[in-house]
Amino acid sequence: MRVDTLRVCINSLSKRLVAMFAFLLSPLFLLAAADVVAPPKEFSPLNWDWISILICLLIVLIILVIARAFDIGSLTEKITGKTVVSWNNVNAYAAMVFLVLGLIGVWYELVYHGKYLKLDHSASEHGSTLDSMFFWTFGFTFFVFIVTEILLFYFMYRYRYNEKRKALYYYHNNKLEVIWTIVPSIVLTFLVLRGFTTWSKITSDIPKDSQEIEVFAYQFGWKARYGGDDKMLGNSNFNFISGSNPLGVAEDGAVVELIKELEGEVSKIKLKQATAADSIKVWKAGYDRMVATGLDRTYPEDFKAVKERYNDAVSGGYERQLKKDLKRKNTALKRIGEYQKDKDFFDGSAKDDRVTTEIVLVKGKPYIFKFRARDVIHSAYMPDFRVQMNCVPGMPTQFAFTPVITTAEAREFKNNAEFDYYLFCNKICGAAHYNMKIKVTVVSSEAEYNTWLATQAPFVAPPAAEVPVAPAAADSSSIVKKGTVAIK
Ligand SMILES: [Cu+2]
Repeated sequence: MRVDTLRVCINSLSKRLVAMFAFLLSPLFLLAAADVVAPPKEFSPLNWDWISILICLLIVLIILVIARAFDIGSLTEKITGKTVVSWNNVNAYAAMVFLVLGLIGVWYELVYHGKYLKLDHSASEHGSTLDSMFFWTFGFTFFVFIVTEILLFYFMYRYRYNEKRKALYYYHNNKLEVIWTIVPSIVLTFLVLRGFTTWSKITSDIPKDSQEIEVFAYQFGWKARYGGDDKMLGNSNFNFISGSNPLGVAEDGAVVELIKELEGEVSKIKLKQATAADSIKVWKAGYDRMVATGLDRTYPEDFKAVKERYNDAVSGGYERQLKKDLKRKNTALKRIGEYQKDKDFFDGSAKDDRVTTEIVLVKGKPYIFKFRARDVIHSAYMPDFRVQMNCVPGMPTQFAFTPVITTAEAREFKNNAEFDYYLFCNKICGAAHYNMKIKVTVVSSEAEYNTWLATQAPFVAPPAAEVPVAPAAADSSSIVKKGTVAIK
């Protein structure tokens, strides 16, 4: 009895699946059809007007009526014992309708949204290889997709259940197995090998005369660093990062400055430790006074802060925090001291480095971008050059490429006098992620580049307002206060 009930349930459910499918998809197809007639400016459900909504509701109603009619049909079947609706036929035709609507949907997407797949001509040498890889991968998968979808739905239609036909028992065929193993293998090998060789060319087969540029990511911006007159980038390390040295460049003067700063903070903390008992007394007096004078009720918010500070001090939290701060500063000092002993690390090549807020490249010259990140993972993305690489704290990454179209040429080509290349962040890295970009200019001659480089001061700190400061970092107060320090 229970099995019977289950069977009836499944049976009625399968019959309703077709109606449900149509029910869910019809508004989408209707909208697609409406877009073909009058494409909206921007694809958004907010663009639906009330007529479209009414038409959708109408379609939903019609489908409900049809579903009801089918219900009546199956009731009639139960009573009379005769077949009123042949569900095998209904499903078969629904499959064909679904196939046709699906193909129309694919065509619609290609025509109206396909343009977003197409980028302007690549402005880098390797970019055209990447574009052709995208083209072939898309071409192969699109072809296979169309063929298999047509076969899938056509077979559902053609070989639907028929009382007069017996299903063929066909369990194995070596030839078929070989064909559908070897053909995809060849295609995939072709695609994967091409991708592999292209990738290794970009990341490791780097021309010897490539110029190195460091691209440094932080919340929320970019800085670039050029090796100065010696064309060599000095070393860097996150331990050296300070207000005047946002990239942590290994430069004697900057590091000595940082050590002084840290030592100053150490003595401040030590002073606080020595006078902790007095501080606690003062806080307790303040707390008692507020309670005694009734100010705790007049200014409950202020009192809350006073009480919290007092409780924290009494429970030892204040002193524990001082101890922690001291340990952190001493660790930083120790690490910096160890690096300082390494004379190869401080080889002086950082002195003439240029830290810039713009990237300038020369057309036809090979470059290698070295990426570093200060805080979280960012991703350097230059769509015009077909370049993208993650910037990971503690893990330097790189990307080699050669620009082949100057900014001026691109402006002419795009017929847009205001066009500029940009390097964006392509990893949602925090609240102001959308703001992370740095202008990239491609000039036509080395002379133009040299003129620009001459305007960039050698390793001078950027204006204080631009200095990235990690939010809520306990030890960042000194960085904020510290101004610009020029290192000679
Ligand atoms: Cu970012």
